[in-house]
Amino acid sequence: MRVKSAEYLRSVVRPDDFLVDGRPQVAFVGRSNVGKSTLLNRLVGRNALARISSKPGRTRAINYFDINSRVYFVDLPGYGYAKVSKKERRSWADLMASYFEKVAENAMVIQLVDAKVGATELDQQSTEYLSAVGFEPVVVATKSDRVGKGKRQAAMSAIRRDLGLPAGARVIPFAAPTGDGLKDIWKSIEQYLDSFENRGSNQGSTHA
Ligand SMILES: Nc1nc2c(ncn2[C@@H]2O[C@H](COP(=O)(O)OP(=O)(O)OP(=O)(O)O)[C@@H](O)[C@H]2O)c(=O)[nH]1
Ligand SMILES: [Mg+2]
Repeated sequence: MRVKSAEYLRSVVRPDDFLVDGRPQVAFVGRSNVGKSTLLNRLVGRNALARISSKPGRTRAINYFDINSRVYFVDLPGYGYAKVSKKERRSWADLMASYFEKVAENAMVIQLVDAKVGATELDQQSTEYLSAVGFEPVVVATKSDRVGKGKRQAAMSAIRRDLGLPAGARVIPFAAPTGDGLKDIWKSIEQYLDSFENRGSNQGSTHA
């Protein structure tokens, strides 16, 4: 998909403000500082669309972006940031639960895991949670430029194993500095969009 327009829409902290209008969404999930905003920016070829920070925990709200008036990219607030109070953590969990409940089958989830750190316990819990609410995430291993080429394959396998992904599932390595992995990530987004957009017509054809 060629990105012709990418536009920041809104920043949301309450479920009442969620954007649910039948358009498909691609949600970026992952630990704070894992590289969600960076990946989003690289996918659309805009360096500063989603804010990037060296200070983890900066993205506290759900940020919506309109891509080509065809799909929303959704930058979700990261988890696992240590300097967060219990209360904040709970409100984060509530917000996430509401998001996934409301968006339901209108979203695909891209779960980001740090290639060098590997899948943490919170990452595992996150995959489990997503699966429990009906999402099978596409997993992207970020910062793969920090893992030596010879060790990359093993790092991907370890993430697949630790997240308990099915044997055939792919973990896509991504490196922001070179753009490695972008093509494959776009491919899975396109696949989702195609199946999403063909849903209605397929359903209709069974009645024809
Ligand atoms: N070397 C390397 N650095 C990266 C890569 N992706 C992100 N970073 C860096 O990691 C830091 C965090 O990136 P962000 O995109 O802000 O992470 P985030 O997941 O959006 O973080 P929060 O919004 O705090 O949840 C920044 O300093 C990025 O430049 C990558 O592929 N390679
Ligand atoms: Mg961010």
